[in-house]
Amino acid sequence: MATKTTDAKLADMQKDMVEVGGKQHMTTDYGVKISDPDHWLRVASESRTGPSLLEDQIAREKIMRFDHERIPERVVHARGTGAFGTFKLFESAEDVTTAGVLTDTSRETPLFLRFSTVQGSKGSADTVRDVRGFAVKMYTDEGNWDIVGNNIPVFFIQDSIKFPDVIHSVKPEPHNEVPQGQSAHNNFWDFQYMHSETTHMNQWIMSDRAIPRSYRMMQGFGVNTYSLINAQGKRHFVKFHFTPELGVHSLVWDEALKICGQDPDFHRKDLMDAIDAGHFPRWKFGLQLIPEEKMDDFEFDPLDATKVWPEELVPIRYIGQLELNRNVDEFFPQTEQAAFCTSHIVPGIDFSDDPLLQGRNFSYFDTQISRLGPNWQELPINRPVCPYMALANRDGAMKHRITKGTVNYWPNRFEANPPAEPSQGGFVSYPEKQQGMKLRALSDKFKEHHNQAQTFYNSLSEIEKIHVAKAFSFELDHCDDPVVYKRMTERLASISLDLAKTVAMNVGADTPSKALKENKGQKAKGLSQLEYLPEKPIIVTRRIAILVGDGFDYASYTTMKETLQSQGAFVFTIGAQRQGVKAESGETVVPDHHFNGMRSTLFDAVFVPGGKHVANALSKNGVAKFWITESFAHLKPIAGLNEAVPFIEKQIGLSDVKVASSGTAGLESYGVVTGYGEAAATLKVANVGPNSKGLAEMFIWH
Ligand code: HDD
Repeated sequence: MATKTTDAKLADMQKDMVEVGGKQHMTTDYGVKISDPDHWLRVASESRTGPSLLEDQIAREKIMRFDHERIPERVVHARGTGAFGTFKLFESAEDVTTAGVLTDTSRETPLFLRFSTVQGSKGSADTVRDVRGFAVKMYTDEGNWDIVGNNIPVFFIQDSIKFPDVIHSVKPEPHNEVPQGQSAHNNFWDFQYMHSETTHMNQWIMSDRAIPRSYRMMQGFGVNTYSLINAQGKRHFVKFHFTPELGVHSLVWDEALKICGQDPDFHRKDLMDAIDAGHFPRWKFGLQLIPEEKMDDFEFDPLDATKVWPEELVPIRYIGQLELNRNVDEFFPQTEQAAFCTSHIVPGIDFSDDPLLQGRNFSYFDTQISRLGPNWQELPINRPVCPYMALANRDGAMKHRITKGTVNYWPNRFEANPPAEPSQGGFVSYPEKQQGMKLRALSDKFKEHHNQAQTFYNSLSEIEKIHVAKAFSFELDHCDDPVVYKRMTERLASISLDLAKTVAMNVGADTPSKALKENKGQKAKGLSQLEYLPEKPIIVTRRIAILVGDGFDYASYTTMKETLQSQGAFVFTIGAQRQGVKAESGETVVPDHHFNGMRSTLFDAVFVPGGKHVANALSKNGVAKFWITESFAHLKPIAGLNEAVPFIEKQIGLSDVKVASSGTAGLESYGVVTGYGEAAATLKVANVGPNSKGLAEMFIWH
C-alpha cells in the first residue's frame, strides 16, 4: 500500500508503484502465477536431461525481457545519480517574473535532481576529473521547468554546432576507445588548443572544482542566459545559481584517482547515505539579473556561455532553497529514464539568444527519442503533476496514457480543450523585435577569450593555483603527441607565464620566455572555492575512521565516537579483524570494517585511541601504518591519544608534532592533534575544517 503524502510528485508516481514482498505470488507479465521459476520446461527424466522446449512461454518471456533490458546510455552525462526534493521560496521575485514557482512563497514545489559526470560511460567511476552535471526538474503547478546545469558556471564552446566536436574530442578516442572517464588524452587537448574560446573553461576543469568531495558540496549553475518576464511584460536576462549549505569542498587529486578504483560509486553512495540519515543537502537558489536595456553595457556579451557575469557587476539575489530529501525507489525508471530539456520552461520564464542555449533546446528534446522513444514525456518520472491535456500529441511507440473522447485536433466542434489566454496561464513568447542578416557568425564581443580565464586564475588561492599547475601537468603528461602538449603549454602563457613555465618543465614542452597576454592581476569575487565555506565549520556527514586493534583504550574510543556522532558525523570503526576487537578493559567491539577492507581515502579524518593495540596490532600492520601516512599526505585531520602519539608521529615523519604533557589539552600541528594522559576522558569535538582548509580545527579539546 502506498503511503499517503503531500508531495505531489510522490503521489503521482505512487499510481504506478508496486512493491516487492508480501504474500502476492510471483506472476508472468500477463498476470499468470508461476509455479516453478527455476527450471525450463524440457523433456526430462530422472536419468536424462533432454532438450528444452520452445513451448515454455514463461521461460521465453523471462529471457526476452532480459535480452532487452538495456537502453542506449546518454550520449554525454551517462554516469549519474539522482534524488527527489523540494523547492521553497523565501522571497518573491514578482518584480521580475510572473512564474508561480518564483513568486508564490507559500508553495513547496517537488523536484528531481540528477547529478552526473560528462565523459565516462554509465559504469565509469564517480571521482574522475570532470565537469559535474546538476540537472533539476521542478514539477511546478504550471508544468515542468528544467534547469539543466553544471557545477561550473561557464562552458567550453560558444556555439552549439561545436558540441559534437568537443564531446567527440573528450570521449574515448575512436580507434581504440581509450581512455575511459578521463580528459587526459591527445584528442581532447588538441581540440582545446584549436578553440581558444575553451581557455576559460580549461581553467575551471583543471581546478579543484572538477574533483568534488561530494555532490552535496558543489555549486550548481544554469550556465546559459534565460529571460524572466514580469506582469508588465518587461524582460530581465537571468542566470541561475545554487549554492550549497555545506560549502564547496574537493578531494585532492591523488585521493580522487585512488577512489576511482577503491569505490567507483563513492559519490552516489555519499548522496544516498546522507539522505537516508536525514541529513538533507540544501542549496540556496539565486538569480543574477540584467535588465534588457543594460545588455550592451559589458565588455563581454552576456549571451556568451564561456563568460561569467562578474558578481561585482551583477550581484546574486538569493530568493529560495532547494532541498533533497528522498532517495529513489528504483534507479532505472526514476533516474535512467529521467529526461531533461532546456526547452522545458513555464510562463514567466523565456529563452534568450544565447547561441549555446538555442542549440541545446533542439538537442535535448531530440536525444530523448533515441534513448526512450517518442512517448518519453509520459513516463512517471517525466510527466507533470499539474493537469495536462496535450490534445494533438497522440499515439507513437509505447503510448500508455489513455485519452478518452472523439477529437484529437483543434479547433473542434465541441471546443474541447481550448487554448489558454495569457491571463489564464497560456504561455506567450516574449515579443522580441528581430532584425539582421542571415549569417553563420557571432557578435564581435564573442571574440575575446582570455580576460576571464586570467581573472579566474588570479582569483585562486596559492594552493588552488598549485593544483591547477599539477592538473595541467598530469593531463598533458598523458598526451604523447608533442604537437598537442607543446602547443597547449604555450597557450597557458596567455594566462600566466609562471603557470606555463611550471607545466612546460613537468611535461617536457619548450619553456615560454614571455607572456602571450599581459596579466594585470585582475581578480573577482566568487571564483575561488575557498569563498564558499560554511559559515561555521561543521562535521555533519563527514566520514571519520577510528583505528583499533586488541588492547585499545575503550574510554577514549567511546567518548570520541559518541561526540562525533552527536554532531552528525558518520563514524566507522576500522579494526584488525571483524570477528571482534577486544579493549584493554575487556569490552569487545565489532568493527565496521577490517584494515584490509577499507582505505584511508574513503574517510575525511582518522582517530587512533591510546592503548596496547598500538604495539600489538597497529605497529605490526602495514595497512594501518599506511592509513596514517596516506591521510597525512591527503591533508586530513589526524588525532591520536597516548600510545598512539609516537605511532602517528612515526608514520608521518614529522619531527615537530607538538605533544602536550600528561593530563592537559593536546596541541596541533599540520592538522594533526595529539594528546597524552587524562585528556581522553574530557574529549570534546567542536569545529571541524573542510578537508582542504583549517584542518587543524578538526579536534578541539576542552
Ligand atoms: Fe548538455 C545532457 C549540461 C551543453 C546536449 N547536459 C546534459 C546533462 C547535463 C548537461 C547536466 C545531463 C542531464 C541528465 O542528467 O539527464 N550541457 C549541459 C550544460 C551545457 C550543455 C550546462 C552548457 C551550457 N549539451 C550542451 C550542448 C548540447 C548538449 C551545447 C548540444 C547542442 N546534453 C546534450 C544531450 C544530453 C545532454 C546530448 C545527453 C543526454 C541528454 O541530453 O538528455 O542532448
